[in-house]
Amino acid sequence: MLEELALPYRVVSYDLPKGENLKPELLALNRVGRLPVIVDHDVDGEPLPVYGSAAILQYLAEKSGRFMPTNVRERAKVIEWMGIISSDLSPAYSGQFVFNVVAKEKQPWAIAFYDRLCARLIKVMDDQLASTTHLAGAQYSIADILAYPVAAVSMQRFPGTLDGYPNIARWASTIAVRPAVQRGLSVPS
Ligand SMILES: N[C@@H](CCC(=O)N[C@@H](CS)C(=O)NCC(=O)O)C(=O)O
Repeated sequence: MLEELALPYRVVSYDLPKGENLKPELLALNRVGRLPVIVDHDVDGEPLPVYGSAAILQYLAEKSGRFMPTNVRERAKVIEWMGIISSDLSPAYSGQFVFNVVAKEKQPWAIAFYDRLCARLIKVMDDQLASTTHLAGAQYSIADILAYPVAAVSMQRFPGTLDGYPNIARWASTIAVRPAVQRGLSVPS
């Protein structure tokens, strides 16, 4: 989003396995102690921290007037898809990652639970993209910006996951070529 808006920014990295995200300096910006957080220094003279992918995207869309439609119906669908990605799809993929990859003792029921949930939600997304160019409608919006990393990373964790979902593949290929997306994916390296 920062690249799409061509906003100047400085990246601060935190090593999660080392627990750096629980340092007082980060908790002062966001009591949840998770990433991402932005600090906007261009508000009213006081730094403004905003935590969470969806909140950051909505904040920047409102501030810039971009990537969020003004039409009531189109706007409602962007908000709805922001919710689906944040509250349904991303937690499902987090669960899949934790139980398939992170867990030392594998629990087949938990693996099956999250694999099934991911498969169910990926089908919902593919069905949606069968009838719309972008996730929430015709326009590229913050719903696409939120969803694309899940498609580019989490959905490709296991080979073949996207086989049989041509609409997600078509949608992802149009987003992957956006120069801002390519620049954004190379951050912070
Ligand atoms: N609701 C948040 C979730 C953020 C999240 O899961 N952050 C993870 C890294 S991707 C994190 O900071 N984990 C460290 C921890 O929980 O201690 C969002 O959508 O941005």
